[in-house]
Amino acid sequence: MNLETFQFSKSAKKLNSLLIIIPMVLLFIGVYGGLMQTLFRAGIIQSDPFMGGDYYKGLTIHGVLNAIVFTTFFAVALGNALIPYSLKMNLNTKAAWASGILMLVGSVMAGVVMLMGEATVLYTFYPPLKAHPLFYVGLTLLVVGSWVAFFNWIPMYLKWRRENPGEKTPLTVVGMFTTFIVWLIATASVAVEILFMLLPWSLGLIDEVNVMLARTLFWFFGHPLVYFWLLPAYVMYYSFMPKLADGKLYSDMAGRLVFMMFVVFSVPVGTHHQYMDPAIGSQWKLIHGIFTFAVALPSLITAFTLAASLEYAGRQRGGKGLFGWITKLPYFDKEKWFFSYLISGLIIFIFGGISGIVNASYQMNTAVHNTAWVPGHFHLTVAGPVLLAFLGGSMYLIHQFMGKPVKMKGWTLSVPYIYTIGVSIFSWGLMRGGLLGMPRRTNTGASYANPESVLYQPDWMPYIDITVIGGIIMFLAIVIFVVAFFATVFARSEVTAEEPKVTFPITAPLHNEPSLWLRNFKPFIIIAIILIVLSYTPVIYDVLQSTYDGSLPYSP
Ligand code: HAS
Ligand code: CU
Repeated sequence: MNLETFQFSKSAKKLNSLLIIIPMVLLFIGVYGGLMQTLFRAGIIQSDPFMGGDYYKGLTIHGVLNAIVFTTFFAVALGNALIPYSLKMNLNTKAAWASGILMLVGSVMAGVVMLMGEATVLYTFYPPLKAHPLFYVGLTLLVVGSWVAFFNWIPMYLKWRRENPGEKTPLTVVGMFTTFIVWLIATASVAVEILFMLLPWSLGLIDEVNVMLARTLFWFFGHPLVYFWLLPAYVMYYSFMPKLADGKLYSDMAGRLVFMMFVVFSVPVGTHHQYMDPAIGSQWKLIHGIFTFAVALPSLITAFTLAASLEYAGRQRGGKGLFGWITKLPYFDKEKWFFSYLISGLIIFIFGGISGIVNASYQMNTAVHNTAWVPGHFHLTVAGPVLLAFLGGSMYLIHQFMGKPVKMKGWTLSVPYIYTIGVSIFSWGLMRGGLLGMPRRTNTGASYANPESVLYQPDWMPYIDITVIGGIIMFLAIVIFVVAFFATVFARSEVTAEEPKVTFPITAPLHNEPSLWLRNFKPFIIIAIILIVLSYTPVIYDVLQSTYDGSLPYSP
């Protein structure tokens, strides 16, 4: 492959390496928490043998470290890598370090209070569950740190625009900016929830919080959060995957359109997490439901665009006939180990997407809400395509920024396939159990899976056991990954006469449409704001007006 290169400063390389290595340790603690969940739920353990504490403490650590901390660090690291690389401009390392330090201090703070059992509130931190103030402060610092990273890229981009009038912004930059525009809008709401409600309440400055308002503000953030996870994976799918398969991106315009559609539709949909909540009128919930179908469209466009790109690649590699190209892709090429992370994730996402559409369908949601179906769905999304793309991306970034050769390539290549087998078994068990009414976020092991208990549910047992099998396979895949990752981190550097340059497998487009109307974020941000105001004003009004005001005085 003929690849462009760019020289990052030593300081930028060091920072980006740390932004990958530190969360990898936290991810592993979180993944361990995940394994414990399956054992708790099956009644195999009653308390965590290493970290102590119960199911809910483990679940909080699992959710926060994996879904919030690891993902945020990775998204920032990817932006810090791809934006300077694509614009061929240097990063302001001072601001980048400040952002990294804020994120690190915040994450450690939240991590410590969770480990101490002082913040057992799950990653949604719904009141009346109350955490130690440092948990909220820690999360705030993590978010503020990620904002600083984003604000650091904006002047670079504006300068590039001035110096390159009329040129198309590289697709990687469009994708990373979309990620962080969605993130900025989303986090504004959780900042209000934390700073004006949860933190003062946890500090004892106010006695009551309106739980419905807190939940609504959370989901204003919580849905776009899932696209903050997905979009960096999409950046890697669109930019890296076709090139890794010796192909081209079928349509550059499709990529740009997809990102702009995420800007527009990611936020005004959050109430699809609250279909079953009181206080909000069902007509407003339906509007959020309709927008949810709109936000599934860019993923459907992605499915077709990436399939067309892969078909082109497969045919370039000698694939014949209608489906022959599928067999020609480099699934088991050790030198292209990164491809295996991206393709496995895509295949998993077919099922993640289908289950998402089920959730979004208002009536069907009544059957699956708060059942194990929902974690089944999100392990096929955030813990499937997103996790695998981020793991592959972490390995690639560390290999580039530390100048180390990737170690244990055969094992590295096998990780996504082992994981895919594990997560398919695991999610199938959860979803099947969920359809039989098995609840989520419930320590089934202590009651429903315990034959001594009056709540014992024998028809859930086979599915609970299936999740244990799937969970163990997933855990093993991650153990292999972490070993290979640290073997790479501690490997001897590749000896070169000069400081090694950084490179990424950026794909060229097959059809490079001019797509002038997709070149400016502004109109799309304006439409997004209009849709948010239209969809959320009645929801917030209902929440504030409702006779069920949701206020719960909290008594410990
Ligand atoms: Fe979701 C709940 C609806 C996508 C994550 N979701 C959750 C929760 C999480 C989550 C974490 O409407 C639980 C929150 C909690 O704790 O309560 N979700 C959707 C919909 C989509 C969707 C409509 N979710 C995601 C993504 C996530 C994520 C992405 C993380 C990254 N979700 C819901 C709803 C709920 C929900 C309700 C609330 C449930 C409840 O009752 O609590 C859509 O965006 C999905 C669109 C996706 C597609 C798939 C496209 C397929 C592709 C693959 C193509 C494959 C190829 C391979 C090309 C339409 C792109 C070819 C293969 C070869 C070999 C060549
Ligand atoms: Cu959602």
